[in-house]
Amino acid sequence: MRMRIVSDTSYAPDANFAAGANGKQELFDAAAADFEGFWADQARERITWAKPFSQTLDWSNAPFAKWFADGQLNVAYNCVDRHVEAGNGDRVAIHFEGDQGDTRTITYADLQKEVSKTANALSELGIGKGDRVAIYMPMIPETVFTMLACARLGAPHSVVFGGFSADALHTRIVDADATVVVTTDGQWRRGKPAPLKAAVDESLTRGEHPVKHVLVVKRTDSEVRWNDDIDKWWHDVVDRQSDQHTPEPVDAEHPLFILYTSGTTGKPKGILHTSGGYLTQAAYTNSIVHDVHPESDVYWCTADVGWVTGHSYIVYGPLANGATQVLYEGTPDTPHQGRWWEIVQKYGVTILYTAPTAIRTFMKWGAEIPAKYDLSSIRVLGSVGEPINPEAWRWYRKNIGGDKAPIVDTWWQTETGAIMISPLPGLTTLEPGSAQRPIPGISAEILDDEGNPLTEPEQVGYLVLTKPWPSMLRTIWGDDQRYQDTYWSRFGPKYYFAGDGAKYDADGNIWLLGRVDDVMNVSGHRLSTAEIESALVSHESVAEAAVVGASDETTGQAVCAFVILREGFADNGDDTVQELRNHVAKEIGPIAKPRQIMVVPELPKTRSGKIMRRLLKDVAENREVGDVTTLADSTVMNLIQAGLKKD
Ligand code: 6R9
Repeated sequence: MRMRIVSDTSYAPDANFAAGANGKQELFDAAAADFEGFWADQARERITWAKPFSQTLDWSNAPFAKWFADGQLNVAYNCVDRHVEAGNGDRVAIHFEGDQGDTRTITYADLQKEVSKTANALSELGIGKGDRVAIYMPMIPETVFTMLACARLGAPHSVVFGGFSADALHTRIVDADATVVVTTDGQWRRGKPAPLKAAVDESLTRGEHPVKHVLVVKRTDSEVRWNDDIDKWWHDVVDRQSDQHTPEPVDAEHPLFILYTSGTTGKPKGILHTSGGYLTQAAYTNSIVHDVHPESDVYWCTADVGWVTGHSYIVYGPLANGATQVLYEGTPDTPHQGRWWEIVQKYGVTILYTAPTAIRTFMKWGAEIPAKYDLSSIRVLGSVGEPINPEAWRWYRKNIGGDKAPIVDTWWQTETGAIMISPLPGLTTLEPGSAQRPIPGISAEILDDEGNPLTEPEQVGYLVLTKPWPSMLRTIWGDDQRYQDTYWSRFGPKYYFAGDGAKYDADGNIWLLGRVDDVMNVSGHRLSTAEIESALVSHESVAEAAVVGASDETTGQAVCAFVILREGFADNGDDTVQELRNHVAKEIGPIAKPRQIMVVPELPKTRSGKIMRRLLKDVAENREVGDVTTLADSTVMNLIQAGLKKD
């Protein structure tokens, strides 16, 4: 038997926490003993079915899965009405905190009324079962009402992030054939109103479109252009509706939503999720991974509802569980850099789920900012979106988690619908930087180029999922072939290809190494961008780092790094660069030493916080910089280039 060595950098679970934790070893045992039975139990325990299912998984037409197919349910009933019926109507569902400091408290009973009114309004606008609704809105309660109203009617929604352009919106409206668009006059951005409906207007001038009505919430009281034929004010249509509405049960496999995500090539992929399996896994993971106890916790997921994290972990998972949560409209530094911590203190937030990019920003701003607030209510921290480097992990635990809160580093994708690989708080000995193990009911492997499962630690391969799971995407909207080609062909039809590089450590923990397209090949060595970035950030002077592989005549690819220095560290030109190169050599090995390191003021990021390495690659390879339209701030590339020219 191999002795398991727990390094002094890992964190054993706290016994008190473990005693009350939802994530238990028994779940692993049950899933291993009877995979389908395990998921059937989860679906029966966590979901209220209008018609019980008798069949768990139908994989006969793989990779097109059916879960709980002969069952019927209504997703909105599960997220709202049943909590009211159970006597919890007075429990707060949403503590809304507006950008302007305005607040709104919405109980489950309020939510039931608001969602019912919205559903009645959408039916008046001609929306029925199966019709698609596009939602282009900021982080306000009406966005949640609309999503749930769609679910109530069996009308799949397509939420388009409010930061996307009119062109992006047009493509998505047309692809999903959405007949109604719900939007707002404007959205608050760093204390100022920014137009939103204008982009809808513009998108409808981009060519043929299926839109019959645009329903507009007044949020910023901005001037809008008005077309009497299709535009309707929310307050004119929704406010006068009855607050009674009977939810309609749909088949478990009825489409719940389409969510677009970018592919490596071609047009965005409309990822299709359905009802019963999706809701089961969203509720299950929110319970065992975030450890939500609905009677006592105040949960806050800082994602935008325009991303899958907002769908599964603001709307469907927590509301299915009857949780109380914070919904925040604004940015972390408006009106000041302590805004998030002020919110945690105000509501007594117990569970905080955010992204590494936010954590690194807070590190950059300094630990003295969160230190000014009482964060003692926090008992679980979560991370999602990219690998979290161990320094950021430790900073997060120490400065936000009171040096004791377990951190769950959750790996999953728009396509997987819910968390797949993550530690369970109270059960897992935590290893900073690693998402660790598939959760109970999920099976993953790492394959080499030829599709053989890796068995040795530290070898780099491709992450695959080896069994279907309830919240898996069912297809790409309107493109079954692309679904098969993208996810089920790289290693044959038995493996779901996630597109992420990964390795095991000696303890069998899984380390995610970034998208496969982010894995570089330098002189025949496979190097992960994430690993080198992590090494750079472990240097005391570096706040953030992005690494790309630039083509190189001799080595195939060469490592090029872009770094942001921490407050208080000056850029000493060559000395800084040399020191950082040596640091990487020391941390990973000389092969990983960047050929070039450029000190920059900002990094180009998408609106979901992912670094756009493609653009940095253009800089590293001395090319004209490509399309910047999906950047959160499209001027960042100018800043970077201006800085480099000056040097
Ligand atoms: C939920 C979400 C999916 C991609 C995924 C991977 C990266 C997400 C991660 C992580 C390492 C984690 N990713 N969580 N990488 N550790 N904990 O982010 O969905 O926007 O579709 O992105 O994000 O590369 O393949 P999505």
